[in-house]
Amino acid sequence: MLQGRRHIQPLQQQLLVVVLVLVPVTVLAGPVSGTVRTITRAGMTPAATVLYAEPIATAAPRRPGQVTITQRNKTFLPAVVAAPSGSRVDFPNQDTIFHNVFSLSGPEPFDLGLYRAGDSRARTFTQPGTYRVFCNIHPQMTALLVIVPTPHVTVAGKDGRFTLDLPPGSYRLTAMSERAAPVSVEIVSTAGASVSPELVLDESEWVATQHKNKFGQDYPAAAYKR
Ligand SMILES: [Cu+2]
Repeated sequence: MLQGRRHIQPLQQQLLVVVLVLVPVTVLAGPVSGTVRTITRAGMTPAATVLYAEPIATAAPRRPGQVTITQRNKTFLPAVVAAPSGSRVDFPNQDTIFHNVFSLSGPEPFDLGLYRAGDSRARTFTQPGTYRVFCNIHPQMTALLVIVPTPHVTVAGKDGRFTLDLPPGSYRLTAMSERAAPVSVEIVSTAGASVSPELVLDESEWVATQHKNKFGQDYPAAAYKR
């Protein structure tokens, strides 16, 4: 009987070890939630905020995805899109008229040409960067595409609230919008749900300006009436 127990105990210990090793990997990836507060001038609506978390002690995993910026009613939808580097971005024209898609922003400026309703173009963005995306015909069409060096990225809701699903660890969490300097805080994601400190973006200095066309020149006055 005693011998039998001795045989069983090591097996139980092994099972215990296996359980302890597995639990942190499978269970502890927890959501980190928080809020971005945006300071604006009176009467202004805050721009959409992009949030991304870069691991501090380790390299960010490379996990490219696919996102879509649609052209409809002379508008890019959604107006703010964020994705990990290496992601493919589709730009379908679901309008009834021709549109163009271009950006003069770095590090990979692009011009997808002019294309008709029902057509689509796609581009893969290999490097992090912030792209202001425009149509060379319609100056009112604007979008912001943010390519970040981490898969942990999201766009906050209109109320400033956000959630990121982060494996446990330390991260640099950055909030940014088209109208404010980026703000970063260090956070620790732990078992279960974690809460980030409130981030504050200051858009009070932002002034609206007319962007240039794809040749770096002003749009013709008639373009604003189309
Ligand atoms: Cu257009």
